[in-house]
Amino acid sequence: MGGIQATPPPPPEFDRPWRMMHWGSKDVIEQKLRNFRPDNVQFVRILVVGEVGAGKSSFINSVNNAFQGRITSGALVGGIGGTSFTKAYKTHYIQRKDASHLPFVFNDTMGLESSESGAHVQDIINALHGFLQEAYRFNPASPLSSNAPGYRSSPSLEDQTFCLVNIMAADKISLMDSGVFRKLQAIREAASHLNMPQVIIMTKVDLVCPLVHHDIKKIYTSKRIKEKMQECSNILGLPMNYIFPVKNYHEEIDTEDDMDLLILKALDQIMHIAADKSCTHEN
Ligand SMILES: Nc1nc2c(ncn2[C@@H]2O[C@H](COP(=O)(O)OP(=O)(O)OP(=O)(O)O)[C@@H](O)[C@H]2O)c(=O)[nH]1
Ligand SMILES: [Mg+2]
Repeated sequence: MGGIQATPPPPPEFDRPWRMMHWGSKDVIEQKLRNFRPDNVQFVRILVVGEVGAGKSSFINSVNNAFQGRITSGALVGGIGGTSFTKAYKTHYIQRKDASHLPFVFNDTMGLESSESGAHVQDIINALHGFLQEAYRFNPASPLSSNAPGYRSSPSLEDQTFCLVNIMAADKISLMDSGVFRKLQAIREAASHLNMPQVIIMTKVDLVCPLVHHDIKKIYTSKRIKEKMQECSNILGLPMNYIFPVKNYHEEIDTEDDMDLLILKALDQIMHIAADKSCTHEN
């Protein structure tokens, strides 16, 4: 009697989604992307960067899975912890059914780390400019110098990055080390200096929200996901409409339309942003 009444915890969900998703429209968005034609280039190049283990390679595979309708592993994925599993700069193409390629490509990079290990910031900046040749092996100790083999001194428009995709794992945002943060900031500043569009893909949403873990369609009603996106926004200083939460394929053996839709929708936004850029990009 007369004890302190605990206030019930606030509900974990908004009454209605704060961002509209037309679940069930995977085919429409897929077709739209398949019909996309960039103006001045054969391929729009998307550079994928982020902390070690954030899900960069998994994201590239997830995009490919969504188009192929099956689980693929073009980009090798590592375990959790340790140093970066991806060691080389590699372009990933997405095949059409006739074996030609879709007009966007992804460049995977070595993960960033707080210490001296991991990709060197200057090498990521080299990649933005298109200075890194295919298969360049990242060297944490020293970035590629302009007179070394493997350095492309006059990159074509197509060699250059059109959009920088920062991958941030939802479960690690609040734990981000200041060293990694400084590296991300330096890359972001270099990209801004080049007037390059930038977005954040927030991965591992299943690890921070049980609602979303059970039903990916709750992604935009989950308060936790919105909070995590706001943290991403604060860290990199990008507005919310440049942040896309996704769950990457990591344990599934078949593709799922709802996961695909979220991934393809993010790609569609990236293509809009990058295509605007391809019209204004200077050689
Ligand atoms: N639960 C969950 N796990 C994920 C997700 N995305 C990636 N993973 C797992 O996270 C681990 C690291 O994924 P990678 O794709 O290798 O990450 P990366 O950023 O390429 O890592 P490095 O190349 O080592 O820098 C793997 O065990 C993946 O299966 C996701 O959305 N949800
Ligand atoms: Mg990787």
